[in-house]
Amino acid sequence: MKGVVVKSTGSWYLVRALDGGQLYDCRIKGKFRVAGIKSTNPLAVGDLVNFELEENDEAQGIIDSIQDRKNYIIRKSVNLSKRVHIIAANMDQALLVTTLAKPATSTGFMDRFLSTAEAYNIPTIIVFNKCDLYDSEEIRSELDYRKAVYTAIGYHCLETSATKGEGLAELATLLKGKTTLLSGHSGVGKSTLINAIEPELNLRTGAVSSSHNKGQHTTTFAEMHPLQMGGDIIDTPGIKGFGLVNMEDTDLSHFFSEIFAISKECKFHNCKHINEPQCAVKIALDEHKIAPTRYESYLNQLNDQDETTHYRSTDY
Ligand SMILES: Nc1nc2c(ncn2[C@@H]2O[C@H](COP(=O)(O)OP(=O)(O)O)[C@@H](O)[C@H]2O)c(=O)[nH]1
Ligand SMILES: [Mg+2]
Ligand SMILES: [Zn+2]
Repeated sequence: MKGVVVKSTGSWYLVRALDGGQLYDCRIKGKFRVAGIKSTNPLAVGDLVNFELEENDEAQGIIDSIQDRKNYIIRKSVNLSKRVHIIAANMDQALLVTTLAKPATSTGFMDRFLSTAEAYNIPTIIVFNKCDLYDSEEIRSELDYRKAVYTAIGYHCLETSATKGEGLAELATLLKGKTTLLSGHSGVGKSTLINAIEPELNLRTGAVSSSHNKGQHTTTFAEMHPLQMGGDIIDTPGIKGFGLVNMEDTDLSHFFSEIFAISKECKFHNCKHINEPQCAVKIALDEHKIAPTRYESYLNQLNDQDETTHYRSTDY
């Protein structure tokens, strides 16, 4: 039988049959390795697997193989080993949920997520949630700035209020029929948004904790939830160390599309756009054709790349 891993809790995997949608508790038969990745987990949510039912228990199965992944995202493991943890596989898109209300998302965090998603070829939709709380002039102008910046470089942006119901119809159309990775800091309203679209799911939501205004962690394992209108949501534990593998081997500017486009006009083909002469990126920045926060994020990430040779913590 063919199925998709919808939850993984250590050695057991909850697998949904592609045909019929029934759920099975599965174990892995023997060991199998996926070429090219040293990961702490052999299977992740979203993986497509082949499995057989146990002879004595029709609710349980044994996974004997995994299909090639279309894409996947990883997190560095907590220790300094080179192993990574695969968070999810085979996504059509990511939904980056942010907010300008508490706990406010920084542009640095957004750009780090976006460059990573770009590197993994995961198209991303940006949501500004809790818009019912955007009551000051300062927040409204920050919202205008971010919408202008991210729309100009090709991201679909939308404002939502999960609690007041704003923007939900538009969000639902974007999610319909797709497998979407739900991402963003804890406390920004990811679970509340999904519940508002699909009340039956009844995902656990958490009040924003008063200390540090950071959300509490209410999700522990990545999990895939089906949507009645078609499509799936992959909910993840607050993504913290969402990072790139071997990013140091690659030119970071590739993952900042607007910087990459302009860099072709730099005098030096290996220009890093720091303070090289006749740098088209610096000129574009002076002419307000590249957003200052994007350039700043690029420099910060470049700096991180230089400082360490391996995995980066992206926890802000
Ligand atoms: N005012 C307001 N509060 C929201 C909104 N969305 C979520 N919240 C609140 O923010 C807190 C965290 O929400 P939750 O969905 O658990 O965030 P998650 O950690 O990203 O899944 C909860 O107290 C929600 O009620 C919104 O659009 N407006
Ligand atoms: Mg949540
Ligand atoms: Zn340059």
